Amino acid sequence: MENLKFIVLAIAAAMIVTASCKPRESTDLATTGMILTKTSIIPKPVSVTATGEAFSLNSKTAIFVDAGSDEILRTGQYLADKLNATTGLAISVNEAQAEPGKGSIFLTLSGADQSLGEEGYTLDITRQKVKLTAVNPAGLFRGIQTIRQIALKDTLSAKGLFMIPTGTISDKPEYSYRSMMLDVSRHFFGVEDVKQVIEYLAFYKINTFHMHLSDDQGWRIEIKSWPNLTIHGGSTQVGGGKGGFYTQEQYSDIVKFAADRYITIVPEIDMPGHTNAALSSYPELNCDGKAPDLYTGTTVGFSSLCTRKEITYQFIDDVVREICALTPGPFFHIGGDESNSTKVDDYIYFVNRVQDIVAKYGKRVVGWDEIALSTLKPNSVAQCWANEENAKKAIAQGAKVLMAPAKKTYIDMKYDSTTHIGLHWAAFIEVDDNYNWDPASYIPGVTKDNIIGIEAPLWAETISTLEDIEYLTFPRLPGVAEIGWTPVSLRNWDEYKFRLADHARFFEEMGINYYKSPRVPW
Ligand code: TNX
Repeated sequence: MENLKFIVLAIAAAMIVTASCKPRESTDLATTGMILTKTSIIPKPVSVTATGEAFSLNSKTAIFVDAGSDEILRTGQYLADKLNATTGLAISVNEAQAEPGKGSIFLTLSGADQSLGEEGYTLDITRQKVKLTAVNPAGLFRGIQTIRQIALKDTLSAKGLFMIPTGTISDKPEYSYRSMMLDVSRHFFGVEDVKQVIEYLAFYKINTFHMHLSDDQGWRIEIKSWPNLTIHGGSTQVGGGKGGFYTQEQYSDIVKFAADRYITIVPEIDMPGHTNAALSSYPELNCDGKAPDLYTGTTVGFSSLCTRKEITYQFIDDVVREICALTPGPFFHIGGDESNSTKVDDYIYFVNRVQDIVAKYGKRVVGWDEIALSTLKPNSVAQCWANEENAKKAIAQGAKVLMAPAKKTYIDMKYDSTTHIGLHWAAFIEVDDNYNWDPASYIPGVTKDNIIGIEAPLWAETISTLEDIEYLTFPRLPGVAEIGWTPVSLRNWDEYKFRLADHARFFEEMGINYYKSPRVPW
């Protein structure tokens, strides 16, 4: 019986391979009536032309990459590792001496369409081979995520046969900054958990990982010139657990792990508010010279650095210098939110001085939208989370806006009133609410040209394990990734929800603890 089923499926597969359908414009490689070629790519590519046949991924398949580049070889190996893990095949990676032949997956920078830019790629799939072309190695890395998502498992897969539907995909992102933030301060998450999150980001072509490294409850990155920040300030967390911190070596390891996936780390030191852990570690940072106790609750807005003391700026200079030296990316996030116990004049004076310090170390400032109250440098970025007037102030000063409206992208918000973790001060955010909006028309007067990108922040007051992170992140992260990558004209919840439902197989394969939203047809 099993054998008969196999033969029938084999015949069906052979028919797909030989059937020659007319190429058609589509946003999917799906070919009507042929279950085997149904694909669900997230984020949805810009252009897809399906040709209705299939490339067979099997024990004879080999990956080839341009010769002479360790960087591209690494991307080839990454693809091989992922495909081998999910298929059980042993696909090898080779440097191509000439154009590789039948049965190959070829990753190359030659002949790329220059208009696809920094992260774009072209994928040409025929029955004979798969060819991935990009202007930059980053584009190849984005493109291999598409290959991972279209290598289809079916009954034949038990026999070592996986189908990749044929056609051409030409793809590039809508926004250059597509980000997730993880708060490692309210609860600390170790290096392995962080790397796991970065792996998830890579799968959805997200290119930025914002680490909220300090807050009232904990200081999480070693600063050699101010060691008590972590020894004392990193020693607890919300609820009074033991907290933790990254040594500089561990932070560098995270930076490298992300860079290997073309993901930029944006480190955040939140100031002048959200600084109780620092104030508790060094009495001289307080206006009254007295160090407060460590804090393990979840109230916001009560702490402030002493903005009129010179030592405050020496402290910030040291912190920014040490972190910038470990951070290759162009951004440094200065926080700046909810400084409710800093006078407005002091706040403005403070943010202006801190922008100069960040510039001195060669980085671009990102800050929560309140920083627009100060005099922004034209290359500063205001992260719009709450106050639309602040977003307008930022663009009036020539700065860009990073869209992270709490009502849409705060993935620490509960899905509905029954969600067991998360907050709900901004909204309940079901999966469709999270997906169904356009950054370029969300705030009247803030248009696409003003926007650098989009971020989903995950605050950690109520979460303490990787399973918790996963539950709030999935399935909302794929939607945020699609908003950042795919033009709004190609996005539609009623179509997206079926692709998302299909991604349950990836969530399950990766062991992700996801929320089975009733609004998604799983
Ligand atoms: C507001 S968003 C905060 C954080 C909290 C978060 C909880 C922002 C810039 N500040 O301090 O963790 O709400 O959702």
